[in-house]
Amino acid sequence: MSQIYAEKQKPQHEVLFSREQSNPILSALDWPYPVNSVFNPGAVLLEDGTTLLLCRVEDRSGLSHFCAARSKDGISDWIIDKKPTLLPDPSKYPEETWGIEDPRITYLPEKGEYAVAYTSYSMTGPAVSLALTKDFRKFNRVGMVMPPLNKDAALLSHKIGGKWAMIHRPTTPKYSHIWISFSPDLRHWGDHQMILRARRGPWWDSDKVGLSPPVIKTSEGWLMIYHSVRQTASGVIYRIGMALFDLGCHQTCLRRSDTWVFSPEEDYERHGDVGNVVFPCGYTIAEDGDTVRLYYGGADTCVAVATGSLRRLLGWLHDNSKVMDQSDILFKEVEYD
Ligand code: BMA
Repeated sequence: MSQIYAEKQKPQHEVLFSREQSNPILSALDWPYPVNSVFNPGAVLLEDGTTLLLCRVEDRSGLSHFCAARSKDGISDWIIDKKPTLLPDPSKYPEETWGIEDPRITYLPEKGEYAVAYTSYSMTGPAVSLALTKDFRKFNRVGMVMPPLNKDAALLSHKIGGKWAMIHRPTTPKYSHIWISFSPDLRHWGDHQMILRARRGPWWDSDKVGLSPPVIKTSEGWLMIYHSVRQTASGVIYRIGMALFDLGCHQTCLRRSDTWVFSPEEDYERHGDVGNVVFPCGYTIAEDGDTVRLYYGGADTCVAVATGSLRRLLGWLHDNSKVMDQSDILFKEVEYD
């Protein structure tokens, strides 16, 4: 690389998420049994300070299951379950015939349990399923809660107006948008509303958008970190953007980032089974209430982590987004042209 080009590589934009130097922090080589790839983990900080990643593990047949990895510092010395932690169970749940993928974890204080929303890969396409666990060893499945084609789902931690809320991403013709739905019992879902749409045209979030990790409650609103898909002549690029939703009314998008905030740059993000993909499904927030670690899959092959500050993310969003006009996001027939 020439000197001039190397210097031009220095970012001119504000870097909101700093990659860990030891990235990727987990890969197939670390696994206690033979697997193809390890990526897109859900994340949670347990009460004793341990970071638990529920990793999507693709076996050597191409189907995925989940395996838990625990670490005291959230970066190194991972203790990985010796065997799969949660396997697909197609005999009871036929929607899991082609595996389970991309877990997102939300702690539900009211139930004293973690809810894991995940993609169940049915023979008619991806659906959304839900399981509850207290310890990431025993899981109670709720079952399929959104039929195909749907994915990228996570629960909100508290009920709203007496109902559970789930953000998810139905696949619709051409463009796919983010929706929210409500349930009295975690099993039956309704009151569906679209809350963030793909922007179309040449935008970085033009073709599909989907929730990445569960939304983060902040003093300014619910912070959504979402992934975007842009189709290019040489394939798709998965990037990360942000949006802020009203604390009292989760359907109301207050702000949405003009640009992406994280994009495939490093070799382990550019090259792998599916290149040019960064795909976070989980985060942890440190005791200071500000330091956020985003755990993500790199190129559908490995697990990496990047660190940011919630305060800076919100400040940046304030300066680099437009205040949303509600007519921009409300459901309109014309969006499906
Ligand atoms: C999405 C999901 C993710 C995957 C990404 C890129 O649709 O299936 O699991 O990381 O595609 O392949």
